Amino acid sequence: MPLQIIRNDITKLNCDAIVNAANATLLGGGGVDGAIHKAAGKELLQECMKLGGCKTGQAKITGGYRLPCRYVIHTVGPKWNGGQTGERELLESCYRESLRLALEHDCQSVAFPLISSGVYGYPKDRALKVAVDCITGFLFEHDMLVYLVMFDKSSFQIGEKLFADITAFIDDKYVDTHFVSRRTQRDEWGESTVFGESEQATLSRESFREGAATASKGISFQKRTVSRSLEDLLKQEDESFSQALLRKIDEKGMTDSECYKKANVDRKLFSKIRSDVHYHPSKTTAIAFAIALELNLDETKDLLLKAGFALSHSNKFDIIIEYFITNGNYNVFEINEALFAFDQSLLGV
Ligand code: AR6
Repeated sequence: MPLQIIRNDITKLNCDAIVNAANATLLGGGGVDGAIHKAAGKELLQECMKLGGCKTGQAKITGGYRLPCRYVIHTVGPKWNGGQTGERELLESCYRESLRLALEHDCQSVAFPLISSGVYGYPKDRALKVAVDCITGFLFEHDMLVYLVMFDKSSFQIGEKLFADITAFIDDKYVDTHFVSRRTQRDEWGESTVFGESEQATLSRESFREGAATASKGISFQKRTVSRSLEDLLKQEDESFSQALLRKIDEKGMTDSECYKKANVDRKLFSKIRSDVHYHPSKTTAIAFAIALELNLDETKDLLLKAGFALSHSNKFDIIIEYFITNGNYNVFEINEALFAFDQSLLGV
């Protein structure tokens, strides 16, 4: 995945360069700046002292010293001042300039903190959007592995309305499915079912909202609506995932690179899939392609089936994917934000 959003301490990352959210003096400070200087040792400060500071929106590069990375790219984010004083443009410039320096120094992997979103007060959701937009724009043109490092979970918060909508969606799908599935199971297996009464009692909306773990134990007997002709299905019966993917890319009039970039899938992985007709992708990779191709729900299920997977209502991950597909939102990064907010694995990670 060319852009990976991860939760970690940036000073621990073993990549070519890490980016520091510095101030104009470049002489250290609090937050991530303080952590980087502390971990790198005083030689970093000595090199920084020779740089003559840095303007907001600009970036300068130094060695990594005792950090596991080769370089530290220091950039100065804007202070949030209500959003009407060019903050967004300056923040975009931080990402652009840092990535330019990384490229110039042949970095293959670089990690960013969420610049300006701490001491400088840039609202975290907006800072995240700027970061994702800038990095993905860059990755359309260049090959690099970019990590966006979240330190605390609050950095990765989707809007309240979206959160509420998804919660309601999960709630409905879960409850309906589990109610039906357990009844079906009791009918099939008689009263001596694997689910005892005490377990049934936990099937409240609240418990579904709470527990991905409980959810993954559920069994879905959801029947698919068949909306395509039998003839079409039979024609495609023997097609592998790889063949189906390439066919869909052609049908959508996309180029291969448009597709894998939009899916946020690494070029090398795509080449493997393309050259191995029997390649078995992970479920998250298969879904990432379905999202990139903007497949509807039935088409997504078909593509997943080729890789041996299904979408069901028995886990939150699948329901969140379904939510985005049925709402026509095919932005893999927004989907990942939502998955993160609900403590689910991210697409392709
Ligand atoms: N790894 C990853 N992210 C981190 C880490 C870490 N070790 N520590 C903090 N963050 P901030 P700014 C996150 O305040 O807003 C300094 O004093 C943190 O949760 O470090 O650009 C400088 O000298 C937040 O989301 O940077 C400047 O004076 C993000 O990094 C000023 O702060 C950025 O928070 C710059 O403020």
